[in-house]
Amino acid sequence: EPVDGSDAFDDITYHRAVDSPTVRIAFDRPEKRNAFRPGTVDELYAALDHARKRADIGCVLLTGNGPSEKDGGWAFCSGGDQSVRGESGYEYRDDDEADESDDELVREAKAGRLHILEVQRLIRFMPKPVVAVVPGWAVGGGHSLHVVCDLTLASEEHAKFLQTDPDVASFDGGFGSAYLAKQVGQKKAREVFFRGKTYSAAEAVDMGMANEAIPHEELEEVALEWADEMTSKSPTAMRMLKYAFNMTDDGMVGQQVFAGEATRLAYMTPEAQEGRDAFLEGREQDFSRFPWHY
Ligand code: 2NE
Repeated sequence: EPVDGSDAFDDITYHRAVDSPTVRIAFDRPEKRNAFRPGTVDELYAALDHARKRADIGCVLLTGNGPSEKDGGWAFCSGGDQSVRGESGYEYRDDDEADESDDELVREAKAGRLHILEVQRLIRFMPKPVVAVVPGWAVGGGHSLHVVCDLTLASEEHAKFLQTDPDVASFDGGFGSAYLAKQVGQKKAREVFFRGKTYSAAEAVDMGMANEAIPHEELEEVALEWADEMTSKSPTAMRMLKYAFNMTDDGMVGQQVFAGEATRLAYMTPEAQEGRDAFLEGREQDFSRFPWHY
C-alpha cells in the first residue's frame, strides 16, 4: 500500500506491507541505475524521517526499483547523479525538483548539495533497523548507503558491489570507508576503494559486508520475513541494541544518543517522578524509599 502522501514523490516510492510495521522505500530511477539527484535525496530523507517518527513502524527496507526498461539492468543505487554534479556538489537542475516554497536565501544555501550524508546519519541514528535490500548495482554513494544500513540482503544473481569514488574524484571518508573497514577489515576495505573491483553477493557475504545472498525472485519476500522477525521483538530492546552497537564507533555523539535513551527509561521510574513531583509541589524531594542498587 502506498504510504499517505507518497504520491508526492517523483524519484522514490514509499510503500507499507499490509498489516505490517515494515515499510519499503525504493529509489525509482532505474534507467539511471537509481542514481540520486538532490531532489531524490530530499524525498528519501522525508520518507525515512516519516518512518523514524511513526510509532507503528519498526523496520525500513531500503531498495531500488527495477529492472530498467531500457536494458533490463537492476540497481540498488549508483550514487550521486554525475550529470547534475556541479563545481561544489550536486545541483537542482530541474525546476520541479527544488522546493518552490523556499525563500531565496534557502535556495542559495542549497547550491552544491552533498546531503546524502544527512541521509546516512538519519539511517544511523533512527531507532529501528534499516535493511539494504540490494537487487543489483550498489555503487559509489549507493555502496556507502548499504554500508551504513543495519543489515544488507543481496540478490544472488544480480547484486554487484563496487566503489567508484576515486574514479570520479569523490571520497566518502566517513561511514562509506571507515565503517566499511570495521565490517570487512582494513586491508579489504582499502582494496574496495583503491582497486575498484566489482564484488558479487556471495563475495560480499564472505567479506562480512552483506548478511545473506538470496535468489533474486525471493529477495523481497525474505527481506519481509527478516523484518517480521525483527519487528516481533521488544522495541525498547531493539533501540537500545542498535545504539549500543553504534556507540563504540560514534564517539561522544554515540554516547549522547545511547544516554538519551537511558534517560528516557529513567524518566519512567517512580524515582524520577518523585524528582518532578517534588519540584512541582514546591517541597523537598524525598528519595529515601528508593534503594541504592548494586
Ligand atoms: C553503476 C554502473 C557500474 C552500471 O554500469 P552498467 O554498465 O550496468 O550501466 P551503464 O550503461 O553504465 O548505466 C546505465 C545508465 O545509467 C546511467 C548511465 O549513464 C547510463 O545512462 P544511458 O547511457 O543509458 O543514458 N548512470 C549510471 N550511474 C549513473 C550515475 N551515478 N550518474 C548518472 N548516470 C548514471 C555504472 O553506470 C557506473 O559506474 N556509474 C557511475 C557510478 C558512480 O561513479 N557514482 C558516483 C560516485 S560518487 C558518490 O556517489 C557520492 C559520494 O561518494 C559521496 C557523496 C555524494 C555522492
